[in-house]
Amino acid sequence: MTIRINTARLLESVAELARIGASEGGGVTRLTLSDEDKAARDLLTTWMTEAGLDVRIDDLGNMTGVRRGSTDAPPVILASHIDSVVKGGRYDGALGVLAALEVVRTLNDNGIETAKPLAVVNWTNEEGVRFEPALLCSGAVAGAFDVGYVNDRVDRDGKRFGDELDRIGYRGEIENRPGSASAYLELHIEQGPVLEADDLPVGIVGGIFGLAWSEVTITGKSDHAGPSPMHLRRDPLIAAAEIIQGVERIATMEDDIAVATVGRVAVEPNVINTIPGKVVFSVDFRHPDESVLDTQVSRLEALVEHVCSERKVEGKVDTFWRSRPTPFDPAIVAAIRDAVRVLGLGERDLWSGAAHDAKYMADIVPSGMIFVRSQGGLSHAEGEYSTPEDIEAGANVLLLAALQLSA
Ligand code: HGY
Ligand code: MN
Ligand code: MN
Repeated sequence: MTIRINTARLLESVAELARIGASEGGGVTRLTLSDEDKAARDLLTTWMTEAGLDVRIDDLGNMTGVRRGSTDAPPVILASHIDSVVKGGRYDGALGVLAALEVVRTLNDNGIETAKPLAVVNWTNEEGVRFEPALLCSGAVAGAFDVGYVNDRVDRDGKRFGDELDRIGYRGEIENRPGSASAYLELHIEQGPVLEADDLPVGIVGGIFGLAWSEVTITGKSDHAGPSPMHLRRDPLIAAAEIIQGVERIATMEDDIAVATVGRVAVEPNVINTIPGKVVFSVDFRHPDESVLDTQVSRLEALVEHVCSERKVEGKVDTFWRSRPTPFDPAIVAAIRDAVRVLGLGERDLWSGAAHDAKYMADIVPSGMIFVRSQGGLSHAEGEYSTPEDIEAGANVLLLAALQLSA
């Protein structure tokens, strides 16, 4: 029997979820534990319940909808996230959760019972935009972060993760954590240019790049912008500008795979007629080779030390998150490849430059990912787009791989 997902229903769910936190440029801003995230979680709870799933919330707000199987073997998890970046796209994360739900809806339509249970999971705080670092709650489930560290993370308005989780009413029980599973599958948009360059709808993901997130703090002397002679200044923003130029060089001098990004910069007091006193900025390094990341962080530290001593300002580098390069499980990758072949789709193997919750799940469960082509490779931007045909192809790969792994 040929079983396929209901594409129109999946696209309608994507469109409906995208209305929550919709931004004027056609994207979404749905930061974790915000009112928008709560509304999205409430909608997902309704949809999961309507699909006959047993909905469980764990102590970090991770949501799991369990579909019973004919055995009580550990489930096959189909997961992703519904939180977004600021002015992000409607597919990043959400497509993976809704494709997982569509798999369940399709199995229900066809009266199919799998041997192993299925579990649809929405991870709290995949993006790490409001509460750094990213992958915070899949990381906690995999043992990378302890629950105290997670609850004490603070956003830029000084709000605590734990307080916000309580505020939206999504703190459940630790025993509801998704964890022991027989397999983990995550469908996600590629967010890069590879599938478009090869004109292919889906990708078979071999693993995820490693990354390092650092916060650099430069402290100088705040003073009046007028009467302060240039040679007497200790300006942290000029020092930061020189360092940020150097961050780009640290990536480009390495090879054509290394990437480095300064995404956020905070200047104090940030007014036109005062020489800044303090500057704080982020540095995001990514690479498939852990030793390259080590080198890049060391080069950043040396650069900060050199520029700060030259300019008589104080510099501090806090590398607060490292995620190791993570290969996926060959058996899971093979199940995804089988599905791609059955569907007659071209095979393209690639690694992910973006981080995903599958990284931490791969540390504890055989895991794999399916990519759906991103138009223009664009993501973390309102113009993020994947075509209905590519979404259908990806969701059918998820369906067939899930059937194979839960047999
Ligand atoms: O940073 C990342 O790669 C992911 O989008 N959180
Ligand atoms: Mn994502
Ligand atoms: Mn993202």
